[in-house]
Amino acid sequence: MASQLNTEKGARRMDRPIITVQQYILQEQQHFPGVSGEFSWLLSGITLATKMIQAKVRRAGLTDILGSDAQVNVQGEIQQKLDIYANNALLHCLGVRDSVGVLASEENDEPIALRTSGRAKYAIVFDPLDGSSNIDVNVSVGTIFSILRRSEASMAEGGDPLEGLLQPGNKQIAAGYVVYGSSTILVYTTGRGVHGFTLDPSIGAYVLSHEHIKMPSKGKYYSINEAYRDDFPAHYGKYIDELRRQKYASRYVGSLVADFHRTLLKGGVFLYPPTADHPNGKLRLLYEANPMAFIAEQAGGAAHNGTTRILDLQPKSIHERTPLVLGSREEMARFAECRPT
Ligand code: AHM
Ligand code: MG
Repeated sequence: MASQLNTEKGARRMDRPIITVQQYILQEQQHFPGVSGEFSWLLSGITLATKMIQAKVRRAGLTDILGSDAQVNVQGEIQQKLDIYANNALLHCLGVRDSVGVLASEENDEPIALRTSGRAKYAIVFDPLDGSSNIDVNVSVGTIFSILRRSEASMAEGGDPLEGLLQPGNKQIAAGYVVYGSSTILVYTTGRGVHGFTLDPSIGAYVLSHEHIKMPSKGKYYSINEAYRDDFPAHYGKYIDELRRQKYASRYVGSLVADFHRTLLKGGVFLYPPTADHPNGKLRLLYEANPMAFIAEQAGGAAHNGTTRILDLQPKSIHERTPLVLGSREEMARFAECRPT
């Protein structure tokens, strides 16, 4: 009987029509008058680049792509060969899209102005390979992106193409990430919920697997690099003690994409506080904190820098860092109670 039920369930699953991310975006576009296909074309640049990146990641031990490249990026971090490959893949796949005017990457000191035409409405900021220190040891890494609408002034004849790029996260028109983990999954939001698409390697397409993701209102895990605990401002220690008293368990991968993805699906809280080495936090506002904060809020969670909602922070520079605390509604409420007033 049980096996008959299983077979029926399996058959139903197979009967379900697959919906690719491209189809889903085309459907969603109907809710954004005037975007006429350009947004799906832009997103297809991201899906193509991330498929190229995942293909390299999957074969990493077999080709000469592991290890560092002996170059140092603008953050003073050693670039891995895969960092460079991932960056080039995104720059190439997005750079040929007419609707993209500006690209800014963790791996490039300065934003790249591509074109000024009025059709080049979008700027995209991204971390091409987040958690790259984990590559050599086969731990999940990922890509994070945020899509912004460019200002009218930046698209005007003779205007500064980079004008208006430093927008608060509440102006993002879309954001997402891809985790190259036990499977490859793309998660994104355009402000109409959060949706996940798993790459089906047999057809080479991202297929809808997690529609309308909602973060549980409370989880079981806290996620923080506790080795730096002595450096954290006192209220972070107090908060962790409180979570431990409540018998929370700890999970920390050291790749934001992986730690965030678990927090999104299972609930709980992720923290990267200020430390002695990184007094303003380690994570970057524009292409790490903002996209994750947008997704967290859309899924019913929250994101904070310790004093302000992440999405309300006005960035001052492209590679600016911020402390980051994000997670489920209940854990974020407890954190607010621990914060000094
Ligand atoms: P990266 O973008 O250079 O890979 O660095 C960011 C990573 C995040 O993915 C992760 O949350 C954090 O650094 C881990 O830092 P630490 O090793 O200090 O815990
Ligand atoms: Mg990163």
